[in-house]
Amino acid sequence: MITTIATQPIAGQKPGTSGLRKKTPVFMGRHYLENFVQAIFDVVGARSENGAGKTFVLGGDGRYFNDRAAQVICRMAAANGAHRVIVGQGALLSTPAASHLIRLHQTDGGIILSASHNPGGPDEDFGIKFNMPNGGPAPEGVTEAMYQRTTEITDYKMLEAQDIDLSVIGRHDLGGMIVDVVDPVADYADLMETLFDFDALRALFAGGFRMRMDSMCAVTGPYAVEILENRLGAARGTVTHAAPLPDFGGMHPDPNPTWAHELMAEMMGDAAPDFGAASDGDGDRNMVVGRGVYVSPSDSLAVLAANAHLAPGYARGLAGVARSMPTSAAADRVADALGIARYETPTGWKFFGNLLDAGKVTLCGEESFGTGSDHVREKDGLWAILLWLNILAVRKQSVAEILTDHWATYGRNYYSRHDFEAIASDRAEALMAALRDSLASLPGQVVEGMTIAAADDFAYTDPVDGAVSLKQGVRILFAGGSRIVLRLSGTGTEGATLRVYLERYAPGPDGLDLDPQDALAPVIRAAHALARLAEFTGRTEPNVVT
Ligand code: VG1
Ligand code: CO
Repeated sequence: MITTIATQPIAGQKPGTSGLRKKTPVFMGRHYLENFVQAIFDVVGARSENGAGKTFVLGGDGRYFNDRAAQVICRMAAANGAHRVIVGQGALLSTPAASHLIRLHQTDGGIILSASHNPGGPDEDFGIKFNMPNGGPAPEGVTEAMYQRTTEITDYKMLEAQDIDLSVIGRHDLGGMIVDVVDPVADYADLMETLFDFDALRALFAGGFRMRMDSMCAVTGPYAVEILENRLGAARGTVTHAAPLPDFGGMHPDPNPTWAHELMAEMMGDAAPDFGAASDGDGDRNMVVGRGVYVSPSDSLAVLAANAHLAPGYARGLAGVARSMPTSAAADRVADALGIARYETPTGWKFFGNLLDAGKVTLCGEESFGTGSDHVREKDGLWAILLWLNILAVRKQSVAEILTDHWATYGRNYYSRHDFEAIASDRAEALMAALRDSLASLPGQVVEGMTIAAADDFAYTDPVDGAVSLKQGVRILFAGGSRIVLRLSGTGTEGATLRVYLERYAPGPDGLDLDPQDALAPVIRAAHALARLAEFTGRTEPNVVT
């Protein structure tokens, strides 16, 4: 039986950079999840115009409440008239695997349950995002419509039914709607086999190459074990923290040197393997580490762009490269050398979708450890790790050698991001407002011996559909290529997080092997002075440095 349940709007159900993210108890509150799911169905429709039920993909990163939320969403999909839901076994799907399934089965979209890198658990974070029929995150116009809907909702539809057994692969009936429980890994692993030279990778591991993959108790464990250990023959135990846990085993599945410190310690130690990698909660981001050398995500994108043609899936070359605005310009130098198009988008993967759909770019990346290509419409952690492995297998060099060679060719964009987390929201807003007010007066000023060439608040016009996104972050550009970017995070759930992005270009041949924090010291001091960081936030040091 389908019931219509009376409800009322709940304030603040506004999706951020990557869907709606809140504390888990908030999501578990009365009507909270249901209101938002109904808003999704009201906006995208569970039936098409001719009345036929639609098909959706559903899965999540396995965090606490993932399983319960999946049951609720199945019942609501059935009540709203959907034809079929394709769910990963155990309600698990990595974000890139969900994107792939949407495309593979040409569904009408998908719902992904994740708060990505935010910790999981009863008192931590939960999240939900909708992906479009192209497999990519809903664009701003759609998420805004969903938000609008949450402000006026008066009821939602629910099928009264028992839970379905999502632990068993196969077809189930839910009030007339089909629920197909599928292997979350197999199709994704098959896709990877079409892009990379698995024979060469098997030979690499058979030849004694050793790697460590830290899945941080989040969703990539089963994917990494199947691909790296089962299909490619990496030693058993190559993947650590491989079982997805509801609280991620207390880990903070953000693949950066701060949170993946276990991996970093191993890679910087005497017994370091050849290659190390980590991924985030929902599997769309990656950190890559060589023996004794950390690869900054901006450099990773540039190295992948310069070498992608070495993997079979990209042998024909790249159409173009896109990076988010705060990401360093290292990839631009590669694009220019290759004579291919390059694009600069606001933060968040949703801005890459149109460029990928239009065939304007093949690779995309963000400084926040996200890289991906046109094989799906999300960033993809394991994909990036496999592309690195494919490049290592062909070039037969170490990660350190490849980086050194890259900088010698293109120069080095020293880069770092300093995060100031859990600042009082009003102080963070005040800091940004003061900075925005000062923009017009900045050009020509000399700070730390560097002349400010330009300053603006980044605005983006989508080259495909013309959509305009304003206020995407303050940029301060210095003569000579150094740069400071400041923006507030759109994924946090506690106070505000101020992200300060710092960049300095060294053309070489000298000065390519400095410690990034040393190389950036004047830029860092300039950022603190220009944003009056201590005055507004009371902080003089960031709490996460990547
Ligand atoms: C952060 C990153 C951004 C990324 C987003 C979602 O957003 O900076 O580059 O796309 O997380 O990633 P923000 O607004 O907090 O800076 V995911 O994988 O962790 O959902
Ligand atoms: Co993620």
